[in-house]
Amino acid sequence: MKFNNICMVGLGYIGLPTAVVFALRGVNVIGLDINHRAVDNINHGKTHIVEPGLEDALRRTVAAGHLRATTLPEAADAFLIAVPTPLVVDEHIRDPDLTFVEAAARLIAPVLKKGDLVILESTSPVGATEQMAVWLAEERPDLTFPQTHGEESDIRVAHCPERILPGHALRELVSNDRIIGGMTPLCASRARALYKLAVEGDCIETDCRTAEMAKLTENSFRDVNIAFANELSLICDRLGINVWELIRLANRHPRVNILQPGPGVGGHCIAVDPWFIVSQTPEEARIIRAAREVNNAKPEWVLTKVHQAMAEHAAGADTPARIACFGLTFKPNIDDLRESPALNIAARLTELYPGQVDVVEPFIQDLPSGLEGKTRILRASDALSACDVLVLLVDHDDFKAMPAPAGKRIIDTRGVWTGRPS
Ligand code: SAJ
Repeated sequence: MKFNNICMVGLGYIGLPTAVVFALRGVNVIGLDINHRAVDNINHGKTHIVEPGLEDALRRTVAAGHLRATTLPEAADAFLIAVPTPLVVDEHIRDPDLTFVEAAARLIAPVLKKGDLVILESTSPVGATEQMAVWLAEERPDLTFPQTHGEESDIRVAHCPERILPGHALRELVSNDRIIGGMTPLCASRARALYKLAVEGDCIETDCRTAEMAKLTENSFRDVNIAFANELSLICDRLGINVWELIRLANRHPRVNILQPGPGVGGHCIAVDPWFIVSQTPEEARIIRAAREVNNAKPEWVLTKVHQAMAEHAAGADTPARIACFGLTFKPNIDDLRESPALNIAARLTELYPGQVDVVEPFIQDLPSGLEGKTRILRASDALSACDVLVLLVDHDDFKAMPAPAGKRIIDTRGVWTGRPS
């Protein structure tokens, strides 16, 4: 059966590039979002998110009539849901919040018709796709769903987690392999047929619970491995060993591939998704929880290193030291500040040392609201002459291209200046 048109529900960091990629292949895409301004912008070919190449591609697909956005649900042959699945955080518990998935399911339910396919793309705890199907069924008792009618159901339901790297969305959406988790084998093969319209990577069919767990596993794998590198950085600091050299040497072993330490783990995925596993299986997920704790503790450790440097400076100087934070974004060469440990460290420093902190961030023109009025953005050369304590937080190429600053106290969380081979 052909897909005459598809509906992308949620036009954010994942949904908008996905909508564009399908539309670029000539599929008729309706983008559905509750944000009127975003919808308006998209219909004028303007993006509200920063992603290389996206605005240009969006403009072309809108002009060609293959993509249009709306705030009201319309009939389509397939619905792809990419809405946030945040964590509810209190002192002891971090649980996934499926409110947005539920709202999206109830929003599209009235326009569903026999033969439609509904795919959950949002990163989700195990069981979320089945739960989504229950919400759909509650709204549409006139239709049948896989949980009650298996392969005979009117509506097909699947989970297909997104796995793109922000900054490379358009390329990775097409080239990455996709895991297609159907509630039944027919659900999976129908979903596979849809993704094959745009995806050049392999589309591998499985069940929806395995697909949900696969996505959580990928990000937890990375988190655990970053935690290992971060733990090594603490151990090496205590033992007087250069951790960057150590990792370079250990990685010469053919079966060792240690990741890089940093000031902590940022972004909306790797610092969040492992908690979905811990929340469902707290007794068993011991390493995954420990990794989260190690990575979450890293910014505090960086702050103690800055305090030490400030105290050492104060012991030998008449004037208070100035601090320069190099980088605010959550990873290099992008302008994305989401859950950035660098931003968090810079903000804490401006509170602890008011009036003494400058920031160098080549990817940001205006200070984010938390830093407004508390610091200023300087060029690297000005910060180098104005500041005594340099805190390297992001490994932007611009910083890597600089010679290692001399005669300053340096806290280099990324090994950009102090980790180079001698
Ligand atoms: N980081 C380190 N050391 C490293 C690698 C990363 O400290 O050696 C830090 C980064 O600086 C950053 C954080 O980890 O703060 C996360 O960055 P990332 O580049 O590892 O990943 P994200 O969050 O941009 O995207 C991840 C990707 N998942 C994996 O690589 C397994 C991406 O493929 C997923 O689609 C995305 O999460 C997502 O949406 O879940």
